[in-house]
Amino acid sequence: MSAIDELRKAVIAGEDDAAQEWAQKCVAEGVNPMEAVNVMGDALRELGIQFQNMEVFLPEVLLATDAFKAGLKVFEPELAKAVQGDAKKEKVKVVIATVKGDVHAVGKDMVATMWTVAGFDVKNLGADVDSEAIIKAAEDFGAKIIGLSALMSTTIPHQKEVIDFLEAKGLRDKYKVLIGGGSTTPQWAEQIGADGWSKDAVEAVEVANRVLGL
Ligand code: B12
Repeated sequence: MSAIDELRKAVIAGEDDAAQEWAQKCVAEGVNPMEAVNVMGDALRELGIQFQNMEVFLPEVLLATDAFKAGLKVFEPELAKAVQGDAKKEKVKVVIATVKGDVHAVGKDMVATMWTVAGFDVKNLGADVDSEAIIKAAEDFGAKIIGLSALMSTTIPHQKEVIDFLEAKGLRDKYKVLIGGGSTTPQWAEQIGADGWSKDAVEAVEVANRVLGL
C-alpha cells in the first residue's frame, strides 16, 4: 500500500500518531500536499456516510477528525511552500467562522490554512459563532472578506442571517461574503446573495482572489 493509502486508512481508523507518521512519509516521498489533504477530507466524508448509516458512531468520527488534524499539521509547511510565489501580494484581511449552532470546523480550518498560505491575513473565529459576533470581528479586524462555513441543513440559514444583518446595518458593500461547507451549493450562495462559493479549500483561494479582482 502506498503512503497516501496508509494515510487515508489511518484517518478512517482515527489513529492520529499513524496519520502523522504517514503524512511525514508522504512528504518524504514528494506526494503533492494538497492531493494528500484532499484524500484525508474524502476519508472523513466517507466516514460521514457510514455515520449516517449508523455503521460508525460519534466517537469514531471525533477520533478521525483528530487524525485528520494531525495529518494536516504535517502538510501545512508544505502547502505554504507550494504557493510561496503568491505570497507577495499585500496582505488582505479576512475573517472566517463556522456559523452559530454548528461545531464542524475541519473544512473551515482547511480554508483558513489555504487562505493563509496564499498570503491573506486570516483571523479564524472558530466554530459555533453568533452572526453579530462575526460582523463585529470583521469590523474590528478591518476585514475585506467574511468567510462562512456551515455543514448542516439546520445551520445554513445563519449564513443568510449574516448577510441580512450586514444589509440592515448598511455594511453589506464593505465586504465580500464567501460561503462553503458540506450542506451548501452554488445555488444556495446565489439565493442568499453571497459573493462566492467554493467546493474545496483550493478553489476557496481562487474565489477569494477573483472577488477581490486580484
Ligand atoms: C467530522 C464530522 C463531525 C465532527 C466534527 C468535528 C470538528 N471539530 O469539525 C463531530 C463528531 C463533532 C460532528 C458532530 C455532529 N455532526 Co457531523 N459530520 C462530520 C463529517 C463526518 C465530516 C465533516 C468534515 O470535516 N468533512 C471534511 C471537510 C474537509 O469537508 P467540508 O467541511 O465540506 O469542507 C470543505 C468544503 O466544504 C469547503 N468549505 C468548508 N467551509 C468553507 C467555508 C468557506 C468560506 C469556503 C469558501 C469553503 C468552505 O472547503 C473545505 C475544504 O475542502 C460530516 C460528513 C460530511 N459528509 O460532511 C458529518 C455531518 C456534517 N454531521 C452531521 C450531523 C447531523 C452531526 C451532528 C448533529 C450529529 C449528532 N447527532 O450529534 C453533530 C452536530 C453538532 C453541531 N451542533 O454542530 C450531518 C449533517 C446532516 C445535514 N445535512 O444537516 C453530516 C453530513 C453527517 C451525515 N451524513 O449525517 N460531526
